[in-house]
Amino acid sequence: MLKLKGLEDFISVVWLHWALGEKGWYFKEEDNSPAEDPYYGFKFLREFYFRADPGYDKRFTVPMLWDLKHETIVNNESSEIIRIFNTAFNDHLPADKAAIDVYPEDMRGEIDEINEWVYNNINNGVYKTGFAATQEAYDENVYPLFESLDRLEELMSDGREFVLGSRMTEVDIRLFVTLIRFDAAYFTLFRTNIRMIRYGYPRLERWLLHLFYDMPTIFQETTFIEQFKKGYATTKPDSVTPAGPLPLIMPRSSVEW
Ligand SMILES: N[C@@H](CCC(=O)N[C@@H](CS)C(=O)NCC(=O)O)C(=O)O
Repeated sequence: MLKLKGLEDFISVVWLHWALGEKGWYFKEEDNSPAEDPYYGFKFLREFYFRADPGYDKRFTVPMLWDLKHETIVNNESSEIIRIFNTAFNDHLPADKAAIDVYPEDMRGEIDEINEWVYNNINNGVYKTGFAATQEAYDENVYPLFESLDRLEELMSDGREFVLGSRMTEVDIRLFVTLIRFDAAYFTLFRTNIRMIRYGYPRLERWLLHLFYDMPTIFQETTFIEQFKKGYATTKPDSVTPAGPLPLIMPRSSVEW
C-alpha cells in the first residue's frame, strides 16, 4: 500500500529481523534488518509499545505504524493501515497517486463481504491450520481453506485481471501477501498441502504472477520470500528451513497469458 500510493516521502519502513525471538520481534544486522532502530536505537519492537504506553500488556505485533512527532503508535492493525494509506495523505500526493483508491465507495459492500471469508479461511486460515495442535483443529481449518481457494479460482474463471474484476482493490493486496507465501512457506511448514497454488490453481497463479512481475515496484520489491520462509521455519521446534519448492516463486513464463 505504501508503494502503491507513493508514500515513501512521508513514511519510512524499518524492518525487524525475520526470526520471532523470546521477547518478540527484534533488530539484528542481517538481511533487511538494521542492528537497531535508526530513530531511538531500540533493539526490540516491544520498546516502541512501551514508549507509547509504559503499562502496555498485550501482544507486540507487526505491522506497527509509528508517529515520530507524537512518539506513539498510530495503528497496528494491517487492515486498518491499508485504509489509512488509501486516503489519509491524498491532499499531499500528486493527482495520479491521490486517485488510486482500493476501497471505492461503490464496491465497499462487495469488498467487505469477500474480506470476511478470505480473512477467516485464507489469511488467518493458514495460521489456524499451521498452528493447529490437534487433528480436529487441523481438519476444521484445512478444508475451509482449500474450499475458499476453490471458490476464488471459480470466481476468476472468466479471466478477470483482479479478484473483483477489472479494478485492483484491497482484496488483491490482502490476498497477494498470503498467496505469494503459500507454496514456498505454508504448504510445507504449515501443512496446508492439499494442493499448491502453482499446480492446482491456474487462475490464481496467473493473477499472482501478474501482480508480482507486472507491478514489480509494488509487489516484487516488497516480497522477501527467502526471509519469510526462514521466519516461518523458526515457529517450528527445530527451526529447520525446508529447501523447496524451487523455484520459490515460479517464472512469469510458467503460465499462459
Ligand atoms: N491484527 C494484526 C495481527 C498482526 C500479527 O499477529 N502479527 C504477527 C506477525 S504476522 C506478530 O507480530 N506476532 C508477534 C507475536 O505474536 O509475538 C494485523 O493483521 O495487523
